[in-house]
Amino acid sequence: MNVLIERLGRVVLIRLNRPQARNALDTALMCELLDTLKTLDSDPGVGCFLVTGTKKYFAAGADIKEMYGKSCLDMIQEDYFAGWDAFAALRTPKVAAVAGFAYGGGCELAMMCDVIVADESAQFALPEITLGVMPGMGGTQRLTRLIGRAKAMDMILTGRSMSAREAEQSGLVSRVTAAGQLLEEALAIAHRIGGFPRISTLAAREAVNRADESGLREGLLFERRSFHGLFATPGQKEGMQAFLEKREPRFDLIESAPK
Ligand code: CO8
Repeated sequence: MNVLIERLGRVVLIRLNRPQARNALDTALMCELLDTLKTLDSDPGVGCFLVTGTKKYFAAGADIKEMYGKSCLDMIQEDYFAGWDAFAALRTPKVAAVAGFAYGGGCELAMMCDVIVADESAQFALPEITLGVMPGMGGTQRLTRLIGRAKAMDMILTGRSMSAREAEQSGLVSRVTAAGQLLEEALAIAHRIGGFPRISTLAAREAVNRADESGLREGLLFERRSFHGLFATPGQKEGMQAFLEKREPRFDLIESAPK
């Protein structure tokens, strides 16, 4: 098993599990992960995915041993690692909990998630240049959007690593947790996201993603229409009614209600 999957209520905890290769991402791992998550992505009982590695490494990048012997033709014919686009496109909100190395494809995988929570030990890098190549799983695009051109160029052209603190200050990471607290805090975030009406979190992340993918005018219209659309959902009725009645909303009753 290259990934260990566990259901914790409305949260799906995904542990990358190739310790012998520092959780390097190979084709088998990618396919195993996608096979499971594609089904769970449309499960109304699932509210959030949480991806993590071990205490010392999140993932050391794409598997260099798998890639090394391939030709350009092999890479193009296989459309090597195109499957990760399908991971990024999963609609369920994704949290990455990163401790230790998140290098190359590991850093790019974390950036495909909506929230990155980092342990103090986390180290982020896109060191592909040191292998004579360049980032290929979205790094040049996502890192630049997240931290800006100046720092992205620095990291991508020198291959240097960035500490959890610098990553937080730069906008790559959402929160840094104290030693030993990573999984607990990341799970609390995932459970909180998963506890809201699923349709609302899906709509919210789609609208935020529009900020990267469209101009302001189109993004604002998309956001407004999505907001309008949520008025057809029981979550909006319950959430607003609970506010007016000065009580906590019972989204749990709505989410498990028979359709
Ligand atoms: N791929 C394959 N095997 C790896 C990888 C990797 N990325 N990283 C580590 N391993 C293996 C090592 O080869 C070693 O195996 P063995 O026991 O058989 O010799 C084992 O894991 C342990 O490695 P180390 O002894 O190096 O472990 P350390 O804890 O000392 O160091 C590091 C950990 C710092 C993470 C170090 O292993 C390292 O620098 N790894 C490579 C990091 C790297 O360069 N990553 C970028 C890879 S390229 C990439 O990610 C491209 C993504 C885009 C692809 C898109 C295609 C379209």
